[in-house]
Amino acid sequence: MTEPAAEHRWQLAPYACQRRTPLVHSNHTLTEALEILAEEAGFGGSEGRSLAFTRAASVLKALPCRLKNLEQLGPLPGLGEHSRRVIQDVLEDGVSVEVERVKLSERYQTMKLFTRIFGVGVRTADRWYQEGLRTLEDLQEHHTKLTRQQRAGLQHYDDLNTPLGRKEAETITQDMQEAVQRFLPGAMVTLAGGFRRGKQNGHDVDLLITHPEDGREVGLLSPLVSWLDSQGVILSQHSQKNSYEGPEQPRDGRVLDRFERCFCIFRLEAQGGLATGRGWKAVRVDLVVTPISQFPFALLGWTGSRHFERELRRFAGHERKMVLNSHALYDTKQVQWLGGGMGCGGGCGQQD
Ligand code: DCP
Ligand code: MG
Repeated sequence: MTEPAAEHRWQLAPYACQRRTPLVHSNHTLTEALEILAEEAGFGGSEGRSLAFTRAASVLKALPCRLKNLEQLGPLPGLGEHSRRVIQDVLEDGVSVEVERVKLSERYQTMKLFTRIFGVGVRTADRWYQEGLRTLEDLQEHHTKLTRQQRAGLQHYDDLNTPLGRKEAETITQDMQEAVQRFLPGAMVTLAGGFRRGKQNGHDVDLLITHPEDGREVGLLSPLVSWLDSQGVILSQHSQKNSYEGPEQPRDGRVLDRFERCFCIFRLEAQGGLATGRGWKAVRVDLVVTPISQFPFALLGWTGSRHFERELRRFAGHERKMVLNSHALYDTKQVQWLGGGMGCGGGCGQQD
C-alpha cells in the first residue's frame, strides 16, 4: 500500500487545550470504544492506561471529519499502540472485540452500577465487588455500611442517573440566584460544568457563587443551605469548609480546589412534565463559593471538561513553567502569582 501524501494527514496541536474539540464530532463510534477502555482501566486503578485511552479519544474528537483509515492520522500526539489497534478493529469490523468483551464483563457492569451511586468511588465499588456484591439489592441485603451521602445516592439512584436537561439546570440556577439575594444582595450565581460548554444534558448542576466585593461571600453558604433545607428543597447535603490558605504552590494535583462548597441533592418540583410520575425528582447540585478575585480561575476550572482541565494544567506546567489551579495562576520563573488576587476574564471555547 502506498503512503498517503503528507497533506492528507491531519496535523494536530499536542495538547487538547490547544485544539478545538466540538461537542458534536464525526468519530463517535471510535471515541465511545476508547472511552469504555479508559473507564475500564480507571476501574482497575490504572490511571496511566486510562489517561492514554482518554487522550486518544480526545485526538479523534478534534478531527475535522470521519476517520477512514489509520494512515490519515500519521504520528499524532497521544495516540499509542493499543489505541491504534482498537481504532483499526472498529474501522475494519465495526466493533472492537476487546471493547465488546469489556462491556459484557460482570466486573465492568458491576463497577459501573456501583460507581453511579452518588458518593461511591472506584475504591469502594471495587471492595464491594471483591466481597461478592453485584447488585443494588445485594448492598441492602448484606447491610453494607454506607455513608449518609451513599445512602441518599442509593435511595435516589434512578433519578440521579437520569440525565438532567438544560432547562432544568437553568431553572435551578435562576432559583438559586433569587435565593442568594435573601442573604447577600448582589451575589451572583453562575452555571458552570458541562452546561457551560453547551451540553444539553448533564448529570448534575455545577453552580459557582460569588459577590463583586472580595470577602463578602464569606459566611453565605451556611444560612443559604439551612434556608433551602427549611423550604424542603434539600434532600441531602454534605458541606465542606474553605481550606484555601492563600498563595502557596499546590502540591496535591489530585485536589480539585479548596473552596467552600455543598454537595447537595435537591428536590426539583415538576415543570414541563417530568417523567417521574410523582411531581418531583431528585437532582444533584454542587454549590461552590468563591471570592471574586479567584472567580475567573474557579470558572475556568469548573467549566471542564476534566480532560481539558488536565491538559490546560499540563500545558501551563510544561510549556509555560506555570502552575494553574482553580484559585490562581503562578509563574515559577518569576516566582510570582499572576492572578487570583484580582479579577480578569475567564471562560474557554472547549466544548467536550
Ligand atoms: N472537574 C475537574 N476535575 C475533577 C472534577 C471536576 O476538573 N476531578 C471540573 C471539570 C468538570 C467540572 O469540574 O467539567 C464539573 O464536574 P462534573 O463532574 O459535573 O463534570 P461535567 O459538568 O463536565 O459533566 P456532567 O455534564 O456529566 O455534569
Ligand atoms: Mg456537571
